[in-house]
Amino acid sequence: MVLYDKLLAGYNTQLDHSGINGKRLASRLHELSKIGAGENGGVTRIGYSPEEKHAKEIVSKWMTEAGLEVTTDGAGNVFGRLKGKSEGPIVMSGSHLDTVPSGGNFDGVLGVLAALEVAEAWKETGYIPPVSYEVAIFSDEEGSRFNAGITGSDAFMGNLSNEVLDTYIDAEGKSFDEVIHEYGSSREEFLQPASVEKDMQFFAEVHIEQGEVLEKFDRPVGIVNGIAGPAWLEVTFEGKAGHAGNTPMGSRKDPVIAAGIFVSEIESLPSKVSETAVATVGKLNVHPNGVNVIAQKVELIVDIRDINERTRDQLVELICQKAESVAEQRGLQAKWNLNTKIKPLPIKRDLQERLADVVNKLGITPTFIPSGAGHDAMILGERIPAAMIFARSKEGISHNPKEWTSLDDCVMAVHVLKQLLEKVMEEK
Ligand code: HGY
Ligand code: MN
Ligand code: MN
Repeated sequence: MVLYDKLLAGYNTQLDHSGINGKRLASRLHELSKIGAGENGGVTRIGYSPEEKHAKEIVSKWMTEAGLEVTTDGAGNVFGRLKGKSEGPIVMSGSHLDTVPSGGNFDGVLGVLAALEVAEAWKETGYIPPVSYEVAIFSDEEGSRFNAGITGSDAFMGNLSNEVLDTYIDAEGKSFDEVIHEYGSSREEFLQPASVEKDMQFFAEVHIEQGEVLEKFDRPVGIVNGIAGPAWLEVTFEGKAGHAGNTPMGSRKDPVIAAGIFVSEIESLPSKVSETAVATVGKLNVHPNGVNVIAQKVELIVDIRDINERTRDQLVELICQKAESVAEQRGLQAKWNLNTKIKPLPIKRDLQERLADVVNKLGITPTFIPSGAGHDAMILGERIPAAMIFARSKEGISHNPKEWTSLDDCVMAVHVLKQLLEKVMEEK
């Protein structure tokens, strides 16, 4: 069964009101699910890839058809502007269309389409927002292209420098300049932060929860009270390459063994700093990766997070010490580099309260949830008031083809976003 039919099966059409249209949302989720679709049902739209660009082009077309004025900045971020009554500071909502390799159909996409659905609803009901409203698509949120950062929104906020871009190399060995040139932009344009031309008062992001709290409490939407900041630590264990058959066990300096000890021993470290800290090794490369070769080196990346910056950084320190002690114990070299370090974002109390108000009025008990996942909202939120709305994830599955959010829950999240934006603009 195609995504569209799956979404509409059992959809509660009572949720279609105030201009919001579940069928339109479902058909757009379905359209985008086809871009970068793989055999196993997952989608792959790596940042700055033709697939990400294609998805942006399709949403840009929908934006234009909805009467929005579409612009793109040097980082490939896309903005659809709905003119408001006055020229005051604008409000914005959006997310990303890129995915992890073989990802799901809702991560990021729901946030972009929810923001667009609000514009469609306002158009249908003849509501003209008090200030201009922009729907945003940020590039390379997953950081899968360069294994670093939340690229598009970092560029939008002017957080990236030449020094950082010089370190960006993608999986095919392409430099940042080659990638951004192929994409149709340049380093100079990329480094022009579009946020400086926008006087913004508020940013909101709808996103799937990617966790199980809402499912546990049987609620369709939740309120994010804090966003954990990821730090990505590249670790390399350098040993001595050799012949798998002729090298006695006792005279080896095998980096695969060292990496194995390291990965198993860091599992116990997060609980030493806090209850919410986590550490994950999801990417590990063996060189030269031959079945009958004792490896020369192993490169891996540890994804380290917490909602509190101090404990997150304590955990980084513990993991670096672990790399050093394992290398010493195994008689080989270890080196490490922190290539990404994003500040956790506490969501302002008054914005959480406004969101709770909206959720209450919709007859839903407010559920406050910290986000372990990073989001574009945390980058904008460092300097612009930002809030996040979670939509329930089935079994908390995400970054996976089985990622699922019901159309009821998607549409409910759109209602919350619409009423929050109206509240923020009207209570200015
Ligand atoms: O990795 C993350 O937390 C997000 O999915 N980019
Ligand atoms: Mn996301
Ligand atoms: Mn993601």
